[in-house]
Amino acid sequence: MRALPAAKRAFATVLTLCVCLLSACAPQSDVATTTAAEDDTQVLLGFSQLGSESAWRIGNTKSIQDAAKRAGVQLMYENAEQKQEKQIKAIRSFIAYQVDVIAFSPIVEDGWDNVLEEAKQAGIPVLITDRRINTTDESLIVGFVGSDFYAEGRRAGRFLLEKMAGQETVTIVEISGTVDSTPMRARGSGFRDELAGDARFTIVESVSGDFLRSKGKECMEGLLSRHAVIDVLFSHNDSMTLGAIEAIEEAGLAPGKDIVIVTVDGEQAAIDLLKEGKINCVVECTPLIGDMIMALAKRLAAGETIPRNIYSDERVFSEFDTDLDSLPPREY
Ligand code: GYE
Repeated sequence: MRALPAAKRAFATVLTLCVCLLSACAPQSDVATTTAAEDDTQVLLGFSQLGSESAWRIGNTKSIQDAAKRAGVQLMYENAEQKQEKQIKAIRSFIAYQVDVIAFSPIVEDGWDNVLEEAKQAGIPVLITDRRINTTDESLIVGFVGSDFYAEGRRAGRFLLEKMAGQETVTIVEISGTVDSTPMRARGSGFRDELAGDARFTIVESVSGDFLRSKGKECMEGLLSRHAVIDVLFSHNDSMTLGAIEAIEEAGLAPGKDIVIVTVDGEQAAIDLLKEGKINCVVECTPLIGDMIMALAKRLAAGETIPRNIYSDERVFSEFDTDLDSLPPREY
């Protein structure tokens, strides 16, 4: 791995302290470096998190911070609180700090070319994690680590093909994630492609709940007021599903029975509701990719080439499973 000048390390620490002082309104944990012993050979990783909108995201942040400590990677962590401009600013600050590697989870797919060109000019490799970017210049990033969202959408559809086997028509409503984000686009298209061959299924409305619990509830209230018949809710994440379930219960309906619910992520609260029969299927999407990110950061800092795409192993949890009671506790 490339040795880092002590002066650069000290400069980075001072700058980080300044950022901490300037962001007095942000939670303490939003801007931090690891406390691991610093030395000149330590890899310096700038990571821009997109926000803290869900239990998934909070689990992802924890996984990255814990893994950095374990791996002895010095982490400069910034939280963009759902704003692309803040992510771009964070990436620019990492370039100014001359970090060894930049990693970030892009809130939406478009609009990254300029800042990534700056990173390329500075000779800093950029790894994208969790979500993807849309670019015509693939050389702007060195690789991706995260989930296969298209496969997740297909798995959600596959569950419904089995669950709704006996039903003549199936009316579906969809609460999607953040508009123009990779999980929103790919989960939506995987789901549609899986059901495309079966004319019984109709998605009567799709609305965005921005991956937020509060918006999931609002979206479901609106959907219930506009549609007399809803057989299925496909929700792009568990946080929105938890909000939607509140709305369904407040409307006097039984989630999981009157409306079949398919959700994505696999946070503990959703697995608990699956066991209670209020959710029918949870498509797993794991946020626990911190160790993989640190291993890749070390390889990149050492000048190695990494695979273009690394996907997490994921499964489906559903009411058809017999192992739900023996599942180990989820870490998010
Ligand atoms: O499903 C959702 C989060 O990008 C995979 O973002 C992630 C998604 C996840 O807010 O809960």
